[in-house]
Amino acid sequence: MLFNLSKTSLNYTTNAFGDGLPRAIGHLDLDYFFAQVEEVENPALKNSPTVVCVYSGRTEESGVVSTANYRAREFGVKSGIPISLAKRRLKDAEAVFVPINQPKYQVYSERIMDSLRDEFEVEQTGIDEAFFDLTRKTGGDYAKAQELASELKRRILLEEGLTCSIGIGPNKVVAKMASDFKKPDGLTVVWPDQTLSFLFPLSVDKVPGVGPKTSKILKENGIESIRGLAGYPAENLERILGRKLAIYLHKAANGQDDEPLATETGVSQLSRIITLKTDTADSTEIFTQLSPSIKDLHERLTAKGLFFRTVAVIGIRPDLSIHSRSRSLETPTNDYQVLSRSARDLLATLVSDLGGLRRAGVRVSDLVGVANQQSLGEFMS
Ligand code: DCP
Ligand code: CA
Ligand code: CA
Repeated sequence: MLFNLSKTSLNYTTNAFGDGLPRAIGHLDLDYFFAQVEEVENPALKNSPTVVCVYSGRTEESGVVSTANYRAREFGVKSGIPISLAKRRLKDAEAVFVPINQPKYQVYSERIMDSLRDEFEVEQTGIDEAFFDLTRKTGGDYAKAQELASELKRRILLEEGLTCSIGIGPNKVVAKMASDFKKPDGLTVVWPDQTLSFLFPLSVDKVPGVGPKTSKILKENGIESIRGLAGYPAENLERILGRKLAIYLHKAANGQDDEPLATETGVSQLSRIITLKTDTADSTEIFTQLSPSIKDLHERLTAKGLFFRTVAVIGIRPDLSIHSRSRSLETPTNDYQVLSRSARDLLATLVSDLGGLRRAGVRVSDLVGVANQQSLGEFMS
């Protein structure tokens, strides 16, 4: 026997804190992300099939589709297909084609990920997706986890105008498959004791890491569903896929995955970004508009018992290019005046270097916990 699977431990894999709680892991994925941001900035697009395009520039139509809204997907338009093919499929549909604008999507992504990090331990796995750990906040209570996830979805919709899909499960693999289960605007909670009944009917293609190549091999061996994969003799699986992949897939199909979240060692930074009322190069005016966010940031910091050593301001110009200026202090502090004055001075420098801004933000980093006396002491000495 290759794997020593302890089936009894399946439902209550305890978490990394060793406090015996069943883990509750969330996976969040923003829906048709780039196209949805385009809709937020131009709501008329919601009524049309909308395609975000990566033009290669060779001819007017050469390039590929980055993503498309769900209306366009009804016509078979999806990430990766040639723009020319998308145009043919949408010939009679009065579709809109917009060029990709990565810096713009990045700003939305950073705001959402930062606010997620304010609340949870987070492993960001892409521009529009992240794992987050609900275990501590819920004590492993999945009903509570479901509530927190609903709240999170509501907040992202309210603050950013974006829908997302969230999955919750006992580990990363199950959480990821759960977020993919219902899209767009989905929330799928897989209670630990439902893990196998959730997984078994799904196609092996749904297991993260199973691409076209692995899928083909599995199917050639008669393995179509996760149930089939879970029951396939481990020795045979290793022979057809190699040891590493076989072990991973066998465990995943049985709902097992001990991978911890690769979190950024606790909270490493906090930030706030605002859109200015009008584009302006008046740094006093920008500072005035940013001040409530600086207060808010300081409250967050204090609530978490954190000291900062580095302050930065972020400026986004009308052409959406992103710039920043930062200053590091000799010793960490949580002093509001230091934060506020540093932000004011840095803004003045940034604006005199760059001119007018569309958005402005403030960030504190090199954070040190008060509870973490040792590292605070290190800084102080
Ligand atoms: N993306 C891209 N090219 C690809 C795949 C993705 O440019 N081949 C970009 C555009 C997407 C973003 O990455 O908006 C996130 O990718 P997802 O795979 O999460 O796809 P979407 O968010 O677009 O759609 P879904 O609603 O299915 O998550
Ligand atoms: Ca997505
Ligand atoms: Ca994604």
